[in-house]
Amino acid sequence: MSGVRHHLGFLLLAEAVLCAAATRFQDVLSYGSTSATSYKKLQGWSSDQNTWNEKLYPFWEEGDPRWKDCWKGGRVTAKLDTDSPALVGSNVTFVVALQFPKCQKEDNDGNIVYQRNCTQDPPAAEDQQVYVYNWTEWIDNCVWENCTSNYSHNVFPDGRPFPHHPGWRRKNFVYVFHTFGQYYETTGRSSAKLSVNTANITLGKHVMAVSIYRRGHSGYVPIARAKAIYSVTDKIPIFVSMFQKHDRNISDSIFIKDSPITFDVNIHDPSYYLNNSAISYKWNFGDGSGLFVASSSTTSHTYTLQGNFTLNLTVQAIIPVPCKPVTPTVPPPTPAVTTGASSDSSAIVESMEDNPDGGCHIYRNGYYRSGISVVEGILEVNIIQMTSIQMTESQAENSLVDFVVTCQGSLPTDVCTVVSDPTCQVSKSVVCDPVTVSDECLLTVRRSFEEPGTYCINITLGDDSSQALASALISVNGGSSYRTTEGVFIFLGLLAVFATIGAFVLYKRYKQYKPIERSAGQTEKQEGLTAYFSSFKAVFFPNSTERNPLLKSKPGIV
Ligand SMILES: *[C@@H]1O[C@H](CO)[C@@H](O)[C@H](O)[C@H]1NC(C)=O
Ligand SMILES: *[C@@H]1O[C@H](CO)[C@@H](O)[C@H](O)[C@H]1NC(C)=O
Ligand SMILES: *[C@@H]1O[C@H](CO)[C@@H](O)[C@H](O)[C@H]1NC(C)=O
Ligand SMILES: *[C@@H]1O[C@H](CO)[C@@H](O)[C@H](O)[C@H]1NC(C)=O
Ligand SMILES: *[C@@H]1O[C@H](CO)[C@@H](O)[C@H](O)[C@H]1NC(C)=O
Ligand SMILES: *[C@@H]1O[C@H](CO)[C@@H](O)[C@H](O)[C@H]1NC(C)=O
Ligand SMILES: *[C@@H]1O[C@H](CO)[C@@H](O)[C@H](O)[C@H]1NC(C)=O
Ligand SMILES: *[C@@H]1O[C@H](CO)[C@@H](O)[C@H](O)[C@H]1NC(C)=O
Ligand SMILES: *[C@@H]1O[C@H](CO)[C@@H](O)[C@H](O)[C@H]1NC(C)=O
Ligand SMILES: *[C@@H]1O[C@H](CO)[C@@H](O)[C@H](O)[C@H]1NC(C)=O
Ligand SMILES: CC(=O)N[C@H]1CO[C@H](CO)[C@@H](O)[C@@H]1O
Repeated sequence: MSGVRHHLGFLLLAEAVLCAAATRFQDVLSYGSTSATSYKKLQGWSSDQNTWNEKLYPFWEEGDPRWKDCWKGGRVTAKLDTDSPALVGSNVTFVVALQFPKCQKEDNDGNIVYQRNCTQDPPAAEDQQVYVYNWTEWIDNCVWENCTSNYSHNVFPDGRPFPHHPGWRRKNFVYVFHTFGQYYETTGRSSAKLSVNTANITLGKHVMAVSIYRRGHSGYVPIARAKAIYSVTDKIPIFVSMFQKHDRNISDSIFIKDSPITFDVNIHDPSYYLNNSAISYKWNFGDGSGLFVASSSTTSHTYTLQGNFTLNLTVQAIIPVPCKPVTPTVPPPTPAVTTGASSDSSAIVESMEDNPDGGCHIYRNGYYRSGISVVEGILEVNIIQMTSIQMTESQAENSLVDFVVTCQGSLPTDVCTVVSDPTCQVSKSVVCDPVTVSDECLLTVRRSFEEPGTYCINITLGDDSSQALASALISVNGGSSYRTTEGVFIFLGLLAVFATIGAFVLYKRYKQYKPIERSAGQTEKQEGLTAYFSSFKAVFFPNSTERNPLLKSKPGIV
């Protein structure tokens, strides 16, 4: 009896020793971190308890001196990117890209070559490309079917043969991905892409690690490792961008009263998991206006009160899924994979309901909350009058023009004028000045034009949080006085029809305000000139964002 026990103990011990000796995927790939003890199987992946062929695929620790010689001409680095966060059930995609040492690149055949003209002293003959690794040569010496000695090399670390799809022999790198206690292996060129379905991955943050090997003469050589953190969530990942026409700074959460704000919801769904879902958007703008339900991702809201508000958005997706069988079947546990009860993320969060249309659905929500400050701002700017100022002692070639500008909303603290070509696109000069306006928004901006011609002028009034602009097209005749007298301005003829009546009224109304003090040397040439109401910007530049660079140049006459 005791003999049997001894025997058994010995066997167990031997097994333990054997286990310790065999390298497992977990040892090579887990980066020293302990992997999950319980997990569900990922489709197409294998357990990291499998044995790793360390003879063909050597394993080196991080500080191993052999890393220095694993690649000719320097170290290869790998960059692993992910499109996480991923909604549970959707795919998360990883892209790993190899970065070779300076002046090396992959050619069309998958070989690594030195780039021409990259180094100061070319390493060889000028018109011949020089190989870092001429793998084509290695392969061509040996045809797949009858090359038995090499055949044994075309396997993954777990002994599985490489897939033989077209072009497989031009793939000289082996990528082994590891996450969630499982691995996935593939061959590839200098970059590889991998999609993983997250249905079986527990919610939260996880590490994806990848080890990359290159073809070698008697096996594979490790060249780089990389890892990235990705997260799986049961909340729809959303981002809301807000836009308001006269807002000065789009990123400061300060918006203007009485002007519509456009909210645009972006759902992060790179794998199109929600393509066939019904998505609704429930808005609470926090100003007591109630709950708005929209089916469009874009909505707009106008705050009519000043103050701080909390915006609440709930996005709901109703995702059609295949119905589960009525009697729940317990799937047999997969060998080497322990199924943890706690990891069943989907069962906890999803509610499955029968629908009138007969299908089954799961409901997922996404939440967004943001504080918003609503302040007074400049809502509109109008150029109500343009006047040519003539110099009498006139060697002066410059034409001076006064623009009378009004605005609605709060009072401006700065004014910028941009003079550009008649298409309003090529800016010729930008002048910005601080202004002080008391109680009524009415000011005169004087600008000089050196050359005769047609110009587009943009006048922007701004305060801390807002800015609005008005555009006008003006034609400046020669600087000499007699020529200026004959109708100086050609305004946009199209609009003149609409504008003249309004402009006339405004002209009458504001005529008495003349904040500019006139020197004796100047006479005002107003006869024969027409003033125009100029809010045509909305008609002609509907897509304009109206954000001008507020560059400070030479001081202007405000
Ligand atoms: C999830 O796990 C189950 C059983 O463990 C398996 O049948 C299924 O293929 C897995 N699904 C995915 C997407 O990995
Ligand atoms: C490399 O340099 C040579 C002369 O220095 C030039 O003729 C050739 O066009 C260059 N090749 C490339 C790809 O720039
Ligand atoms: C690389 O291999 C190809 C194919 O065997 C051969 O034509 C070429 O000359 C080789 N280049 C070098 C530099 O060895
Ligand atoms: C085996 O390889 C040789 C060249 O090394 C080739 O001529 C021959 O056709 C190959 N045999 C088969 C069956 O592919
Ligand atoms: C999701 O990933 C799986 C592999 O895990 C792939 O077979 C499937 O085509 C992917 N689906 C989408 C929509 O990308
Ligand atoms: C806009 O607001 C953000 C956030 O308050 C700030 O960091 C940034 O400097 C502002 N930009 C300008 C141009 O004022
Ligand atoms: C999802 O929709 C987008 C655009 O509507 C389309 O480009 C994409 O192919 C669709 N994907 C799937 C998996 O249906
Ligand atoms: C709004 O919040 C800002 C800081 O975020 C604060 O300075 C301001 O006083 C608040 N205004 C009101 C009306 O509560
Ligand atoms: C916003 O939503 C949160 C929960 O998501 C809720 O607690 C809060 O009361 C909501 N606020 C408003 C103003 O609706
Ligand atoms: C002038 O304003 C218009 C919008 O009214 C805009 O499209 C144009 O780009 C602006 N021009 C310059 C030079 O800023
Ligand atoms: C790529 C590779 O391993 N090539 C080898 C194939 O087998 C021949 C003969 O055994 C070797 O000379 C090659 O180096």
